[in-house]
Amino acid sequence: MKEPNRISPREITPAATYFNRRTFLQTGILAASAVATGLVYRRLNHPAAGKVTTAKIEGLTSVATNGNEGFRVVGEAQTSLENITHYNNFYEFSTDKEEVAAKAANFETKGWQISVEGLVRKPRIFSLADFLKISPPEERIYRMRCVEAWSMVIPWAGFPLSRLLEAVEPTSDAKYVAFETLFDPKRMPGQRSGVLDWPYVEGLRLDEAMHPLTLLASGLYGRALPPQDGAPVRLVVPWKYGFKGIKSIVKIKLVAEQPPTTWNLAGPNEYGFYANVNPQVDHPRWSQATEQRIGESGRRPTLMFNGYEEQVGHLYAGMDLRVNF
Ligand SMILES: Nc1nc2c(c(=O)[nH]1)N[C@H]1C(S)=C(S)[C@@H](COP(=O)(O)O)O[C@H]1N2
Ligand SMILES: [Mo]
Repeated sequence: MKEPNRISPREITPAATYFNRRTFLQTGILAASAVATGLVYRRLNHPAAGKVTTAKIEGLTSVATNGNEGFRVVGEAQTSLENITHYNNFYEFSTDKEEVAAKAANFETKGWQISVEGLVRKPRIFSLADFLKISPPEERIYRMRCVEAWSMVIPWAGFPLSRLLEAVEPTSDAKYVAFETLFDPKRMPGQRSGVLDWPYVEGLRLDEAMHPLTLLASGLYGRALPPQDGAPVRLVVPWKYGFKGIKSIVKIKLVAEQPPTTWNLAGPNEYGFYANVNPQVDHPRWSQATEQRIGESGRRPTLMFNGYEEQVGHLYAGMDLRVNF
């Protein structure tokens, strides 16, 4: 996703280019020249990022054994850990999806705190250890769809955001939830540029935030989130385009009015507040009818609400989804 006015529009190409280049490299076609060898080395070894070595998550319960069938992606392969951790959108570190892992590698999250505030009876500052007391982490395998028409299947570790919101007791005036990413240009070099307005902000309607599919995730593939995927805690809303999944959250505020969101501010005609995955409503500059599953060739049809229509369709009954895109 590139901001419309300040970066040249070439949205769809990156996913296809990435996939083709990697196929190319893996089959060794490029490996003949010295220049190409250097490229192969860099691309396949990710020297600055290395392997994912974050801590294993203890006590992770699997939804498959919970009988929570709605949370399983049946018949679709999980995206490789390599692809999930080296094809990222995280403008605080880089606008180049393949550069984020290296740029974020040394991001320090020790002592992280998340303030939950606003229209609640019990505002509170939480540590990650406090989250463990609210809910044990669960594994949820979700289909994820980026607004740029690529997708992944990711085994998240997290817990329903509803449990955190219940703990702070929203008042009856609370209608929306606003989220904020850390603002610290020393630790997030991308924030020294004006590519987006910082800090990155996102929002959900309260009923969307309370839906059991909506997660606060702190891990993937059974390990703590690597920095590039939003360490130490991020939002996951699988029926919405990826940009709703705000990373490295420091503030969650219950509010009465619909809050501003970063991509809507950057391009109001292109990125709406709702951002529900919808193959029938195209982005002004490209079709949303199909998607490229990262790691696979060809394209597959995009599903209404990303395949979660049965679980979330009722939230939007009677709304015109072309107006509320
Ligand atoms: N703070 C912050 N959160 C963010 C972004 C970002 O640039 N900054 N990019 C969003 C977009 S567009 C997508 S598709 C997902 C990508 O998450 P992933 O890299 O873990 O796949 O993160 C979202 N969350
Ligand atoms: Mo995205």
